[in-house]
Amino acid sequence: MTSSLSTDLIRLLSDQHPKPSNILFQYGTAGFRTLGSTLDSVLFRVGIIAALRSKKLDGKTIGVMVTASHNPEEDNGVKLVDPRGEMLEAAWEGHSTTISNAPTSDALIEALESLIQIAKIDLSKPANVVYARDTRPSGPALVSALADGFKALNVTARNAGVVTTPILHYFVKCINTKGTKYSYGDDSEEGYYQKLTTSYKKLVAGKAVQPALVVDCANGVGALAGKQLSEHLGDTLQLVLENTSITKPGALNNACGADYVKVSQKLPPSLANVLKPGQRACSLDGDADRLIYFYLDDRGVFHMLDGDKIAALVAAFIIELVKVAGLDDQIKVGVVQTAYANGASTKYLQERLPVKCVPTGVKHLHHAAERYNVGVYFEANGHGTVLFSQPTLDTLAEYQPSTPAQSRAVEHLVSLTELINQTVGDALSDMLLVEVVLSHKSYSGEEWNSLYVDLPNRLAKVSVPDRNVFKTEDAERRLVSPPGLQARIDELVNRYQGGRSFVRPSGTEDVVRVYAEAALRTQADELAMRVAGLVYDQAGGDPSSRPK
Ligand code: G16
Repeated sequence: MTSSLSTDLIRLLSDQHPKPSNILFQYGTAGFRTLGSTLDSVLFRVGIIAALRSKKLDGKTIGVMVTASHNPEEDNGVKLVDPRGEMLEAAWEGHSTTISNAPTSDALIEALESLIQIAKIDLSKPANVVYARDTRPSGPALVSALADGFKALNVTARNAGVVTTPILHYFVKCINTKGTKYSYGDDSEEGYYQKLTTSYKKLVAGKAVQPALVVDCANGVGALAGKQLSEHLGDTLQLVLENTSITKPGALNNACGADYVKVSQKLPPSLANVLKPGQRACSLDGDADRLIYFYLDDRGVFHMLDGDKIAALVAAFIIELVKVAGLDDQIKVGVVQTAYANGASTKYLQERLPVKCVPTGVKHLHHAAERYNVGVYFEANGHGTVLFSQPTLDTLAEYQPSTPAQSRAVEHLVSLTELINQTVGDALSDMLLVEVVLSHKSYSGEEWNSLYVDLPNRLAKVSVPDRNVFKTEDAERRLVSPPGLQARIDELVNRYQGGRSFVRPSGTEDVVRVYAEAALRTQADELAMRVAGLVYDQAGGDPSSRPK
């Protein structure tokens, strides 16, 4: 083991992965994300950054996931996972951006040496990394660039193959807790499926088996995981897997998947002849960390049950179990949302429990949810999970129930802590969670949907020359830049009954996002388009994307 960088080796390898001169990379909402064909140098450098992060944390295993999740097939991306399976510490996002933009191999070495000094990294420590990718065609070449980065710092790297993003997060936590009293599970795919399905089976024992569930796999890695999960579930839950073409060019996330359903508020056309009225269905996204449910009513009308509806369903169920267990004075449940949460969901939840609003991005939701005993966090786009704090886990383990009903409720809560992925939002784990609640409550999709009525809403995106001129405050609900634009948005919003709208730069696509809701569908659509028009006019947007 050396105590200085092998600069010759880094230079040699870096010259094989030159940085494109015309691109500025940014570690955004979920890591680096852009056209897969431009990411070679970034992957090489992320290999080195992961090594340094591991050394900084005394050789703990760091995760690297190569995915662009819900984005189109030609995009790709990469993100780092910290030792407890959570998103990379914020300060290192900045370091990653700086290192990815060093223009030459010499500048790269200089940037690395500066990070080593700033972060006080002991290079003699070991470096351990586990990495995986989704099914994108650009994945294999990017993974080999990543492996060159590992070579440059002599990393002990484990290739976890092609798995969902949440499985990679799960591996990271399992590896780092192995042999401790906080052991999270077996660090294998088999261990993951066993953990999920064993707890699911406990939770639905004695309940009537639910009718088959249609699962739209977005033609992504969720198709592989869905198949494995289905085999482990056996006849306790029948999954009808659709959109499973993982090798068909152009199919990934195309007119299917959670983002398509959420944004278009429509049934994926490929399910038109599959889904029967009343049947439950759900869509995963390209790396299976988002989940959106939906159904057709008796008249064939489409109804969507998004992340907000999942939060409402799950939070109410957990509160009820805590109460039946007799633990309501010790375990407090809270919910975390973002500005995208439907106003009707926020109202429904606020009447029942504490609700916090934070900026977009799992890391913000996750950290806020950690402050509750049980923190339920979901983005409206279907990304979310439920976190149980360590003191809450201890309370559940030590509690002495005094009635059979209390005892059953505690057992269910303990099983939920096993079923729900504690590292990150996980579409498959969340899907089983939803199925558990529906089964316990004997709810159909329609009954679940009637918890509250969504305000009509619309999402739009605008291409602008520089999205970084858009700056927000108040959990992204208000713009502070460009100057004057927020006042014009306010003035527009005031003209619509129940109107609400906000504008923010995306962290995963080169666009500005616009959200609007209003009391009537036509008004929500009109408000979104008019706000998008304001953004366009202000920023001189690309004519091809001028909002109509
Ligand atoms: C990622 C993040 C989510 C975020 C989404 C959209 O999701 O993990 O927290 O909501 O991007 O972000 P933005 O609006 O900034 O583009 P995913 O599923 O793509 O990894």
